[in-house]
Amino acid sequence: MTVATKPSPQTKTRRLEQLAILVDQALERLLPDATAVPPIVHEAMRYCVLGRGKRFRPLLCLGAAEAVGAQARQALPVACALELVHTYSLVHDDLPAMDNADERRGQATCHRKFGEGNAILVGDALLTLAFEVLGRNGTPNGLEIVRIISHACGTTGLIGGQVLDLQAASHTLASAAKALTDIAQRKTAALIAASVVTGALAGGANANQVRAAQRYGQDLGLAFQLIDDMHDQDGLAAAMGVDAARDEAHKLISRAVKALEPFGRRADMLRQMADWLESTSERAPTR
Ligand code: GRG
Repeated sequence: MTVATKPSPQTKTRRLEQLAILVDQALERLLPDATAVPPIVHEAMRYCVLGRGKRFRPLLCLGAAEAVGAQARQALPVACALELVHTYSLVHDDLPAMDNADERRGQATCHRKFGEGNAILVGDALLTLAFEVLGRNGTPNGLEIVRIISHACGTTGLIGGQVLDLQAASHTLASAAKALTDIAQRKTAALIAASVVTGALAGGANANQVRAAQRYGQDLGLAFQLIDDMHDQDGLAAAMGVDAARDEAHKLISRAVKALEPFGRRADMLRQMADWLESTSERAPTR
């Protein structure tokens, strides 16, 4: 008789690491060769995407496909497209006209290494490639996936969030938490929620499963930004106070995990992603 044993925490972590490697390998294959003409843009695209990213959004996408009973691999092209979109947003967010950042993913930002003009074009090229990848594959619900990712990138999502962020300097502290929550919903939670929903759709989700995926992704996405701000001691953490931000992140993560109940054990990878996020909040500064 074989006795079913629960996978150990180490086995589960190893699986996430292996899936992140699978994503890296797929990205490596789909990015144009660094020597292809014009080489500078291709070298820069590879430099930005293949840098030290956590692959949080691709892993959520693969986990959501698994939650609805598909093989995680079935969502791999969608997972890669999401990472390309995310990397585009980082490259543009770092530009002198936005955050004017010097470092990203432990290395010089794209514009510092390749020049501002090239960095603008790299962002454009990554976003365009993402949609080429989505158009290439025979994933179930392909058109709906394109619609959802486009919506998350647009003025209700990333771009709208960035526009509000550019205006945010004028907010008083009292209104800051509300305004910053709106920005976080758009800049961060929209793409994270889209990662979960499109992963579920790539796995053939039904309407109830899509709704549950959306609830999980939205709450997890907002918690992600709260915790990021706790680490940087700015944004929502500065406006609400670190302790209130930690409590709020904890509540959001608990509610996100509750939304996974209809999926049963098949959503364990998504539960593990939520646990991982919660554990990062414990390492943030206390005040
Ligand atoms: C669309 C013009 C335009 C600009 C982009 C949405 C946006 C505007 C930029 C996103 C940049 C940003 C700092 C968003 C907040 C979310 C966040 C903390 C991103 C960092 O994501 P991680 O921690 O990064 O997953 P890695 O490098 O691990 O992928």
